[in-house]
Amino acid sequence: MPAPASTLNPLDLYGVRAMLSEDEQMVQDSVARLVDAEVLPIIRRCFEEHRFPKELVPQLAALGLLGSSLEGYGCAGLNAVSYGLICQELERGDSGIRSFVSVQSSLCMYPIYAFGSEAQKEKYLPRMARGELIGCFGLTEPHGGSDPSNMKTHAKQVGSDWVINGAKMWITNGAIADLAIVWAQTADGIRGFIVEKGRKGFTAPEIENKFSLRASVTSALFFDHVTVPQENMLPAVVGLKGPLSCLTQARYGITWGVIGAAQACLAELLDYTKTRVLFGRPLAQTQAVQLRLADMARRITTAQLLSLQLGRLKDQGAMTPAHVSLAKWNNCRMALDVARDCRDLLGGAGISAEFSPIRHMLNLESVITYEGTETIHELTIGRELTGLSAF
Ligand code: TGC
Ligand code: FAD
Repeated sequence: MPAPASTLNPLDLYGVRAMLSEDEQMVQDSVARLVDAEVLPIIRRCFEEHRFPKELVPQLAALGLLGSSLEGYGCAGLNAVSYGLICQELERGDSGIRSFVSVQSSLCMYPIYAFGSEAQKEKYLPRMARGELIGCFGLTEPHGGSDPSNMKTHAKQVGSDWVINGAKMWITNGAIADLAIVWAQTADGIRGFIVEKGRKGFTAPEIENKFSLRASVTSALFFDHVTVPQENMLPAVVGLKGPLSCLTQARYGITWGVIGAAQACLAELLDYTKTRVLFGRPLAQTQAVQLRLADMARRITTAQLLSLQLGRLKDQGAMTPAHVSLAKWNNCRMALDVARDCRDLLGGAGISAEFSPIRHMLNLESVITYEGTETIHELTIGRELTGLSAF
């Protein structure tokens, strides 16, 4: 018996799109067009070649996607929901492209904007918004990223300069960055420094042979008596809350981004299961398969509603780090599970680069690890519920 025609969008069952303002819809549409025209045609090859498509940076900049939430300094001043939609559409293309924008916007431009001097803002932000300067963010160290309070990189004041020694690991954009926001232990506590490329003693070798985020640059950073002038220190923050508040901005964007990756996987799978005929019927008309498709759609819908509410809270100034932890944990887990299940339902074809789920799945293994592992976010919620820190 034929089923009644559905009026629901399988990628937006609760009509999140209709809850967006006209401006937010326009932002989403313009990024979607960029991804369709410029990212999707090349991304598979970039992933295979282990290459970040740096040629896209001017186009990302021209659309106002770099530092999009910041006001002034050549930035677009968009609201939080718009930033989320930007991340969602970019990650529908590839987590590596969204990573680039997250790092540039939330981890490099944001700390200069929030903690920098007026001279630093004027010097760096307009050029970063135009994509003329690329940034990276050095917090994680080789001995353990989950506990950044155990920071060994240190900066010592010598006259009017600072001398930095230490190492950072797993740094997105490192080898292509013109400047690094580097967090280092000082006599007063943890402080941020702007370290420009080319400083004597500063090297940023790329980490080769990754199985994940292959269309993104990941590097180590080494500091061997690197001297930076006083004017390169971020004056307005001391302590771990500096880098952690940057992470809150970036984690927020990730909660939206991973929805895009999951939607891309489900869209491809829905097409595939309609035409793949096994045991005399399309896979899509098989009960056990429908259960799995329904479960994916349920999980994507839940994640969408979580991120939309998070964005509205952020725009009202009511979002807390614990809100972000819950959504980062839930949405990354959702996307990774959806990508893996899509990979499985594609059968052997699921391991081919012809289909995107395996690429998204491999990328999401990084996304569930970086910006606080799943365990770190679970423990953050545990602490919120009990008032007791189990870190
Ligand atoms: P604690 O020592 O209690 O707190 C230190 C100070 O920071 C404040 N704070 C926050 N502020 C803003 N946002 C947050 N999320 C904050 N969390 C804490 C806190 O209020 C305190 O302030 P004050 O004034 O009292 O000094 O630290 P904690 O116990 O809260 O933190 C422990 C823990 C484990 C949650 C934290 O260390 C943590 O989040 N660890 C995970 C580290 C991490 O996520 N690293 C990510 C590195 S960057 C990255 O992965 C980029 S990938 C980019 C890409 O490619 O997209
Ligand atoms: P560890 O901290 O050593 O953790 C290992 C395991 O132990 C994890 O499973 C963790 O969940 C678990 N664990 C830790 N503590 C506990 C506990 N208390 N109880 C139970 N289990 C626990 N960092 C930057 O600073 N800048 C970047 O741009 C950046 N980009 C990245 C890009 C990629 C592709 C990747 C993979 C990482 C990137 N990172 C970056 C680093 C990332 O933030 C760290 O990998 C992450 O924070 C985890 O740190 P770690 O890898 O040292 O793992």
